[in-house]
Amino acid sequence: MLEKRTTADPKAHKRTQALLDRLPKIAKKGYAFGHQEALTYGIGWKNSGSQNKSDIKTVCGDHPAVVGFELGNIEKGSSHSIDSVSFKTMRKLIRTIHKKGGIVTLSWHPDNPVSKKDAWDTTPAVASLLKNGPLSSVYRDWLLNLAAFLRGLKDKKGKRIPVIFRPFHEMNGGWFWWGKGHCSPQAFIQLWRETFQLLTTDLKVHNLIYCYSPNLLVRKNDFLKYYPGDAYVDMLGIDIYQHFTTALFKRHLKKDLKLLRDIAEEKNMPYALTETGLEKIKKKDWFTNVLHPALVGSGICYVLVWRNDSPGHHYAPYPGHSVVPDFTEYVSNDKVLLLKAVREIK
Ligand code: BMA
Repeated sequence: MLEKRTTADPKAHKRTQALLDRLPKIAKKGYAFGHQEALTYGIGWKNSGSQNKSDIKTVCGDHPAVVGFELGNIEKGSSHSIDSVSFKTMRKLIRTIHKKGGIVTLSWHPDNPVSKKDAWDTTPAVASLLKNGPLSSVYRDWLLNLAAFLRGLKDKKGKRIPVIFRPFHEMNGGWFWWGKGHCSPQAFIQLWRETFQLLTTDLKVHNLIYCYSPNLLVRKNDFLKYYPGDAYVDMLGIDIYQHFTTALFKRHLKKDLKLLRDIAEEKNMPYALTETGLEKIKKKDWFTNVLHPALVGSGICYVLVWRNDSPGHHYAPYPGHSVVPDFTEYVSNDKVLLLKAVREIK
C-alpha cells in the first residue's frame, strides 16, 4: 500500500482506523498466521472464557496473531452461536485477544430468513431483506441484535475493540443463500450497502473494518462481480481451500493471490487469505511445502486456517497430530508472524 487509506465508515473510531493502518505494516514484515476459533475450543477441550489456551499455543508456544469468531445466530438474539459457543464467552475471548495485541476477525453464517433453515439452505432470500422487501423489518431486527453485540466489544477501559467484519463471504459460490444463483449481483450489492448504512448510520457501530471476501475464482473477472464499491469496503480477501490435489491448490493460490494483489494494489487496500486449509491435514509437509511457498512474498497481511472442531473436521495441528513437526518448523520462519511478533507491529 502506497498511502494511508481512510476507513469506509466516515465515523469509524480512531482505533478502527489504526487497525486498518496496521495491516499493511504487518504485510511488510511477513504475514500474520490466523486460526478460526483458536481460543474458543480445540480438539478435546472448550474454553469457558478464562483459559489462556489454543491448540496452536499448545503445539508451538504462542497463539495465532489473528483469531476468527463465528457470529451465526447472533441475529436471532440467541445465547449461543451455530457452533454452540456462548456469545458471552466469545465477547470475553475477543477482549483477551485484543488485549494481547492480536487481531479479531468475524464471520457470519446467518440462517436463511425465508426458510428459517441454516445458511446453507439456498431458498432465495436476499431480495426480501432489502428496503421495501417483505422481510426488511426482520432484517432490521437482525442487525439490531448484531449491532448490540458489536458495540458491546469493549476493553477494560470501555473503549471499543476494532474488528475485521467479513459478512456474506464466498458469495461467488453457490452454497449460501446470499451466493451465486440465489440472488442477482445487484441485489447482493444492495444488501451489502444497506447493511453498511444501517450499521454505521442508524445503529452507530463504528468499530468495523469491512472485508469483501469471495471464494476461489473460476473466471478472471469474477472477483469484482459482487463488489459493493470502494465506499463500502476497507480490505479484500479470498477463501481458497485445498479440496483436491496439492498441485491444483498451488495453482489456485498462485493465480488468485496474484489477481487479489493486483486489484488490492489498484485500490490501495490491504488484503488477506481470509480462509484456507486442508481438512485433517493429512499431508505431513503441508505448512512448509505447500502453504508457505505460496504465501511468502504474496503481499497478504494474514492467512487464516479454519476451525479445529473435531478429529474429522480440523485445519490446524493439535498435540499428537502428525503435522506437528512440520508446523513447528513453519512457525519458526521469521516471515510467519504469531501473536508475539504481531503485537510489536503497532
Ligand atoms: C463451516 C463448518 C461448519 C461451521 C461453519 C461456521 O465451514 O466448519 O461446521 O458451522 O463453518 O463456523
